Amino acid sequence: MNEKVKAVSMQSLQFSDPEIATILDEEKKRQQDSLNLIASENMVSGAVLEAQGSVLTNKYAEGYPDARYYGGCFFVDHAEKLAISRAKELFAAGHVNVQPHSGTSANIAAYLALLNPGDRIMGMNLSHGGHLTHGSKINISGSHFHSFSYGVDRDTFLLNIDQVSEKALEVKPKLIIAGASAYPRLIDFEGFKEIADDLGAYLLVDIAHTAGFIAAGLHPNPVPVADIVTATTHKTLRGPRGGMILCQDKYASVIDKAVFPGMQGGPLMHIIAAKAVAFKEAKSPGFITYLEFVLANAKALARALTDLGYDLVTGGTDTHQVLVDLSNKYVSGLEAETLLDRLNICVNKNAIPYDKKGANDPSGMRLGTPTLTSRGMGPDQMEEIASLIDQALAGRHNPKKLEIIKQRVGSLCQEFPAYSK
Ligand code: DSN
Repeated sequence: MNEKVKAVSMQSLQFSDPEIATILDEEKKRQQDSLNLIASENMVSGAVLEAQGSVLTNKYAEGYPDARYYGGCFFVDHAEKLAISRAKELFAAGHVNVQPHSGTSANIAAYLALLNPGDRIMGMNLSHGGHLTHGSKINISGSHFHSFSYGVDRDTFLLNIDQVSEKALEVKPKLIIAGASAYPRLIDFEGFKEIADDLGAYLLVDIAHTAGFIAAGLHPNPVPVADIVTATTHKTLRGPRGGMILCQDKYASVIDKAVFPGMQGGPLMHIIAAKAVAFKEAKSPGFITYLEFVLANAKALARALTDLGYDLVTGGTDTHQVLVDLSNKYVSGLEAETLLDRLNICVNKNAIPYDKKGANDPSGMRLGTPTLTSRGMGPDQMEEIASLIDQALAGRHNPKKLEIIKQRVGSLCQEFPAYSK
C-alpha cells in the first residue's frame, strides 16, 4: 500500500532538454511537499510508472490483438491480451476494451456505438455532480445528442430513484447514464436498470471515480447490470491515466468498432501495458486493504469536518470523496482552493447541488483521500488535516497563523513521503 516509488534517472532528459527536466523535478517536489486532496488523482506504483515510460511508446498497433494493421505487434498483442483478461476477471466482464485514451473517450465511444446524432440521452446534471460528458451542452455529448438531465433531491442532495424515473418517463431517452464525478454516495444501479428497461433504453454506468472500490469488492459491481460500463484507470484504480469500456458480449463488436476505427487511431501501447500492471496490482489482497483505508480515511475526514461545523453534501460519504458546502463559513470554493494552495493543501473548488454561485466561484470544495492513503496516511492524519483546513479558513487574514499551518503541512509531507530519494 505504501510502496515508495524511486526517483527515475533523467540523465538523457537533463542533457537534451534541461527546461523540461527542471519542470519534472519541480512537479515531483510539489507532489512531495503538498497534501493532495484532489479526489480524481492518485499515485501510481513504480511498476506502473516503468511500464508507462517504456519502449512500448514506440509501437504502432492500430487494430486489436491478432488483427493489427502493422507488423511487429507480437509483444504488444500479448500486453493488450493480458490487460483485457485481467480486467475481465477483476470486473466479471464479458468483454473489455482497454484502448480508450481517457474516460471522456470511453464515454464518447460508447455513445457512438449505441446512438445516432440527435438521439435523446439523460445523465446527471453537471452542477449536481455529473460529468461533462454526461450530456452537458458545452460538450459533444450535449451538442451532438439531445441531452436532458436529472438531479439530486433538493432537501437531501441524494439521488432519488423515483425522481429519476419521473424525469425518464418525461424525457424518454434512448440512453440513461448513471455515475458521477462529485457525488459521495452509492448509486442504485439496479434501480437505474429498471428505469431503463421500462423504457427500452440502454443503461451506461460511468464508474470513473469508483472503479477501485468495485474491483476491490467494496462497492456493488454494475457490470452484470448495465449494458455498458465506462471507467478511468487512474483514480481509485491507481493505474496509468486512461480509460476503458466493459460490457456484455453482445456489445463487443459495436464497442470495439466505435473505439477503433470509430474515434481513435493507434492505441497507446505503453499505457495499455501499464493498465495491465495496475489490474494485476488490483487483484492483490493489498489492494483491498488500500481501498478499505481510502474509505476509512474519507469517513474520518468527513466526521472531523462535521465536528468542526462544516456542512457536508449528503452529510457524509460512502466513497473516497467528501463534498463540502462552505456557505456557512462565509468563504467561497475559489477562495478556499486559492488559500489552501498557498499552504500546499491541494483541493478543488466544486459546485454544490442547487448552488447559488457560479461554476467559476462555486460554494463548495471537493476533497478526496486516494493520494494521501497511497502515501500511508490514516484516520489520525485525516483528523489533523481537517483541523488544518479549518484553522486556515478561519485564520485566512492572519499571515503568522497561516505560516505555522504551512510548516505543519511540510512536516506531515516529510513524515509520509510520496517518493523515495
Ligand atoms: N477527472 C474528473 C474529475 O476531476 O472528477 C473530471 O473530468
